[in-house]
Amino acid sequence: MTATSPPTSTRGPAAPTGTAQVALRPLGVGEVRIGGFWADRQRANATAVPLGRQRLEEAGNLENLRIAAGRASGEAIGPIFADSDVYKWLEAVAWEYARHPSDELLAMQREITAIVADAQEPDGYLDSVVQVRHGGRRYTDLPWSHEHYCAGHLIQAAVAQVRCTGDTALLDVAVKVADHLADTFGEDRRHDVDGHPVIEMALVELYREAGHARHLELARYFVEARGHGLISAYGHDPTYFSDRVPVREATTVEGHAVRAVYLAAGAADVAAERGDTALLDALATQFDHMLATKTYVTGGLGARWDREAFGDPYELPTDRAYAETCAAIGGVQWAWRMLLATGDARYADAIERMLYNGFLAGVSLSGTEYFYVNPLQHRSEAHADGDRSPAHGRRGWFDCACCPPNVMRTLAGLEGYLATRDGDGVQVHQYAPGTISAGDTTLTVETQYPWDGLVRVRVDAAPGPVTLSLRVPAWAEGATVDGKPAEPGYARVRVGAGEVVELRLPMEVRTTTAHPRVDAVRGCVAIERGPLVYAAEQADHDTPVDDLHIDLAAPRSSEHRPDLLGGVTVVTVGELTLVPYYAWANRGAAPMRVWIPTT
Ligand code: FUB
Ligand code: ZN
Repeated sequence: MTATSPPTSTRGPAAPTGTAQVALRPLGVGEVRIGGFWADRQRANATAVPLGRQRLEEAGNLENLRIAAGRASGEAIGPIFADSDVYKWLEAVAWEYARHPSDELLAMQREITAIVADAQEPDGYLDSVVQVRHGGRRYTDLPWSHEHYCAGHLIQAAVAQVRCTGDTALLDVAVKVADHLADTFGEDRRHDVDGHPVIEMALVELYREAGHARHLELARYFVEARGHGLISAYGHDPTYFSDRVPVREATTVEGHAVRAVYLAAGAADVAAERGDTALLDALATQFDHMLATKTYVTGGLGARWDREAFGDPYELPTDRAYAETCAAIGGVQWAWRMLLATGDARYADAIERMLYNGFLAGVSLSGTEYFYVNPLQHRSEAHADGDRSPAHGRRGWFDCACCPPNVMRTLAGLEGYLATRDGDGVQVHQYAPGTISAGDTTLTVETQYPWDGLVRVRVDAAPGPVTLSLRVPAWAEGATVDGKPAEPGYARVRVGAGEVVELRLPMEVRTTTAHPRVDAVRGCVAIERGPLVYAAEQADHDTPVDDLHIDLAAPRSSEHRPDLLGGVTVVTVGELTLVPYYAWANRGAAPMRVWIPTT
């Protein structure tokens, strides 16, 4: 394929097979075209993608692969999972190509793919750092070696690549990698799991793309093998690695947050493809518990800096929140798979919260700088005590650079998470202006969401009456559809070609209090408007933000300010001026707080 026209039905990041047990079917990224808020963020991201290549060059990730490929000589540098950053970036290139085909993207993709292919061993093994730094001694330290993790990201990139560009070069590499893993690990083979999940999701998606049942079986095996303390065999604490409790017996998430949510997302894929309702039910319980007790109001996941882990229930400090950007991304991936499987709007609600807040704060308005850690309070005189400290402000890259290319691939492929279809019609889960094509049904969406709550959907074409399902977020009390009250969940309307449906979501400023057990914010409120969580930032206040209070009886108002922070609606409560949390630290990493003590 050369860069001519955009693909029209590119399948998205999770595309269940025809026999999968799912309530909803995702639309392809080529079937959803958006403008507005998210398109602005995607445009900024598009400028970051070529920069990403430069960063991978500077940080040595690409050189490691060249050395493994015999194209260069030297020592491997960077973290053991350095290859994974290259693969996440390659995945971003693919989704970006689907949005805006360009010869430049295609050339970059092919050049780097060729290096990766050359680095692969004849039997399919591929991990440049192990090949170069560890003399090719494979799988000697699976809790830390990230060999399956790197393979997983490679596979995800390969699937995206074939879906978006039609190129099969990386897919050929990925199938060989997966075959090698299936020859090595499993029920009758070596009984072991990698310390960092992601291979589960990846193998299921490869099965969906290439159709080899053994890859689905290996994903099932990795999901089931976890939780039996295999990792403690290496002298490690299994909790950190989500290896203490079997996935189908767990009632919550624990340990390292990114590991936990990637594992759950992969388990949801396995459950969908195998029609395993018991596994899906267990995941639903875990998701609910995570949302109720271990999720920040921003959708951020993982309270502890210590081991980048989930805390205990209600352990949600604001200033020392970890809330890694990758964890919000994994949370979205898990929620999306649960949404496909169940059709339950609460997963789409969670995606909305995570995307607009916990995830989006991870990237600057310019699209090129990133937070690794996303606190809900930043104190004055905060001391930057490490590479990833928010006190530095957002940064272009990190020694451990998992987040930047993860943001790139998520923003580039965002259209894949917005709408679905079923036998009866189309479901719109997230609102953005643009067009949605689901087979014979095409829709045009007009909205200025998230600034305004009016969403107008026009049915441009439909084969007959179809059901249009519009999500009414749980926060949208008083919502209406065509003037009639609409309850949270999905408002379902039978429509035909030419009809227009109007959803109105109230955009009043809301005051949110936390569960009383969240000691960290007792006596405080957070301010929300629509899907956005707001924050007080020093640039808008003379009083130190650390000392601010909020008067709940004070008048509230909101005003759209096109000139501020790329165009935001500012909320005023008495003397306080609040800006969307995602936009903080774009005027310097000055003090900020989401939870504000009441007077
Ligand atoms: O281990 C790979 C990545 O590095 C994890 O997903 C992040 O949390 C960071 O530790
Ligand atoms: Zn990360």
